[in-house]
Amino acid sequence: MESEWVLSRLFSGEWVSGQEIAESQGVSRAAVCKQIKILRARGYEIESSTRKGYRLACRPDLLDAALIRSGLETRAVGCRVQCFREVDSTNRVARSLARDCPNGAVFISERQTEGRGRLSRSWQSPTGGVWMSILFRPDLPLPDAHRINMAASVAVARAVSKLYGLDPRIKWPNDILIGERKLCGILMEISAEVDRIDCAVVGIGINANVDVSGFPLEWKSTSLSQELGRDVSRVELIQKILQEIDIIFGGIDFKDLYREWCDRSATLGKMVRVTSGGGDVVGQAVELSSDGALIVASKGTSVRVLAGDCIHLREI
Ligand code: BT5
Repeated sequence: MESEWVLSRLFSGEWVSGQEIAESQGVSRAAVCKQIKILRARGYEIESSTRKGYRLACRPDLLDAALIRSGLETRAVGCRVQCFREVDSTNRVARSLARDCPNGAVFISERQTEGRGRLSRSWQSPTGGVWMSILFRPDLPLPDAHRINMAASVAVARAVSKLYGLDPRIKWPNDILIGERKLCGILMEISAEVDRIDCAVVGIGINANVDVSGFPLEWKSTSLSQELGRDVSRVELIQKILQEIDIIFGGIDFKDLYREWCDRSATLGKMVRVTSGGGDVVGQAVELSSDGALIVASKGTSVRVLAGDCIHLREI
């Protein structure tokens, strides 16, 4: 991506001379000029002045790999970013390209025509949202796969809280709520060999600048633009999430991650109805165990649910 370096020089919004950009990269001024043309064709508003050089007029909220990668200080996550205008599902794209992609590769689309939720449910993905999938090749045994889910949900919650001062909470297993409204859903798909994870695709869907008023009321959905009363920079949000995931995978102790996942829980303490392969359980969510299971106190016994759907009934 050759225009990446030009964009990174312009990112501050200050004037930068064509000569300076050319010299910093060891290329000709004509080469810089060509990259500026390419960036303008991609929608960047770049001013030019014979005396002062070039200046990025505003930071557009385009989902552009160059823009996302510029200034991204991560070790592995986001080492490769691919952006699309429209795909069926970024999870499907990530899985189909997985063989040739490194750990940490990211796939993002402006919209999805067949966004997927868990259990083959569909996920509405209009323009304005963040629909992205990250490919991981973690060195983890299969029973620890839930740690990847925990890392993703904690990273999204941290990013939303740090950037916007909101109080995002994790509804078991890994929806992100604002109040009781769903802001984000996470879908992890895994391929494994014997008992080790070969690759995991973590799909993150966030209603960023999405008008959710057309979604069915029973979904109880919200968006960042609805919560804040303004649009947000999706590029900034994506960068923050990638950075937080990178920090978590870069060496955070699992006990700390697990503790944060519990601390940020929206479910603990609530009366819940949990539906799983074993049927429905109604009771109080009393514990989250380190293997990702929800423990529900129901009719005098403790029921452990490792995977399922959860509805919050009311506070205790
Ligand atoms: C999820 O499933 O919450 C996981 C959603 C993951 C979406 C991402 S986007 C990038 C990547 N590519 C994909 O194709 N998928 C991932 P689940 O817990 O099953 O919730 C699905 C349910 O949420 C639906 O049945 C609706 O009730 C509701 N829903 C659908 N679209 C929604 C939206 N945009 N916002 C809030 N709720 C929604």
